[in-house]
Amino acid sequence: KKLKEAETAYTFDDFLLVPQASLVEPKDVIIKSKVSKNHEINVPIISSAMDTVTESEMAIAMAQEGGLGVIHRNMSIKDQVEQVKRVKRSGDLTIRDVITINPEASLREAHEIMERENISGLPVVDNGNILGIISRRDIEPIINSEAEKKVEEVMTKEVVTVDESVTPAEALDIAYENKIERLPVVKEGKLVGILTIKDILERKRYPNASRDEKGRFIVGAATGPFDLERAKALDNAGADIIAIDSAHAHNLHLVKYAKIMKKNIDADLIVGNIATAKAAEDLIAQDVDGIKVGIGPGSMCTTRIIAGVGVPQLTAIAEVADVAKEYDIPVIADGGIRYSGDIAKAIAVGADAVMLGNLLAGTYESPGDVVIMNGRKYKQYRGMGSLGAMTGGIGAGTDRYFQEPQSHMKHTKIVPEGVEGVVPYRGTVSEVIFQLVGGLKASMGYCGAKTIKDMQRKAKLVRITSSGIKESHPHDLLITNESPNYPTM
Ligand code: RVP
Repeated sequence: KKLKEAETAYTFDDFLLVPQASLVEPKDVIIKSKVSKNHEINVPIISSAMDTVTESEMAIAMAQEGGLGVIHRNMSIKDQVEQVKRVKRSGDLTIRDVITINPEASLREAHEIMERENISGLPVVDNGNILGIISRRDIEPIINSEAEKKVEEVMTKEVVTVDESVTPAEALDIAYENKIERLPVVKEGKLVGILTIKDILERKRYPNASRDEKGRFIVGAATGPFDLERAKALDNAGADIIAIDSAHAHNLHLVKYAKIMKKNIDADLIVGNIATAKAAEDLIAQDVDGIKVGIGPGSMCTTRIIAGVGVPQLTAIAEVADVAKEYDIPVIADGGIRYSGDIAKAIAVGADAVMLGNLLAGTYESPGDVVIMNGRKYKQYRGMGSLGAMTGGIGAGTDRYFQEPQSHMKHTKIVPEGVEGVVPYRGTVSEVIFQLVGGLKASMGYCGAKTIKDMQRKAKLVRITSSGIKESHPHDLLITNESPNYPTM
């Protein structure tokens, strides 16, 4: 009876999107989408909270491209907080921890600071008030003869400052008019930071970037199901999104605790992973800001084999999205995405964004070095439930799988649900995202969908057979020139 009642569940390869009459050109498609209640990003792609995928470098690159990175948690709270801060700092137009000097200080001291910190100018500040600015150019000609002279005797006294509310364009104009490279930023007369032309121009390179209301990059960070201390610390550090990271977020202890987490942080709370409509309902009842779907689809995941548990990903996404749509809660499809076409299918059945491990683990910006095997380049990629991740770092993988959280555990006491391996080196995040976005936009053109919401509403799918899958891939030829969006490993 149980078997007769069982439903069939499907994944990406079981369906194709049907081409439809369309007036939409891929170049006009808008793929802006919500990843949580309060955060919308321009590219609906998120990098996985895994120790071979997302640290600050990846999160910065993802935000620059218009996506989002979720910093993994296989490190101390202190280290993870530092990673979050690094992302927030790097996207901030105003450098906030400005190194300043006192007017009474000597030129020698000023020079030493400039050398040590590798900077070419220091605001001269007394009691928060900016009195002048001193640069290498002022000091270097006289450093040997007049090292003990006071900074205030040599500094430039007429300083052009800008108010905190200045826009990048205004700042640029002011800097050009006055022929200066750096502008001290003041708030109610006190120095709060410094703006440099270099940073303003740099910003123009990333018009799509994911930014908060202050112009800094948006960043996510993972916490354990019951790790409130970590969640609070990440929240204080400025994380915009905190993701409770678990292999089974329909564990009812976790569900209950999610509410406590939510009450204690300002950031949006995303919870996952789940794979059923009931789980979605139970989580939404706890007032979460986003839901992550995926039990077992991950490329390095063995949960479906070791525990025999999971739901093929396309069905899981559709089931969860159907519930979440009623409450307007964003759904992230996490795991199993191999090609841009899979992203399009995930969105077609209701996902608002996708999370990628494998496809981003091979980029320059993921943690770890490139390894060369048989003349080809690879990067390491491992499951957070693999032996390596559960015994390495702080062993954070263990509570993800409801096992004892100790990094010194003997391997024999761990039941892994993931494997360790390598993936082909794929160049920079920017190159990978360009291909994925291009594929998604092409798909939306075929389906006649101008926006993500359109795609969710309009897309039609056909069920295909294994012969259909065979026909879909290149066949009956030897590939001589690999495409960047169709690696053959
Ligand atoms: P993929 O993109 O298919 O490589 O899947 C990445 C996802 O797999 C992650 O975002 C996470 O949800 C899941 N994961 C991470 N570790 C493990 C594991 O060890 N089983 N699974």
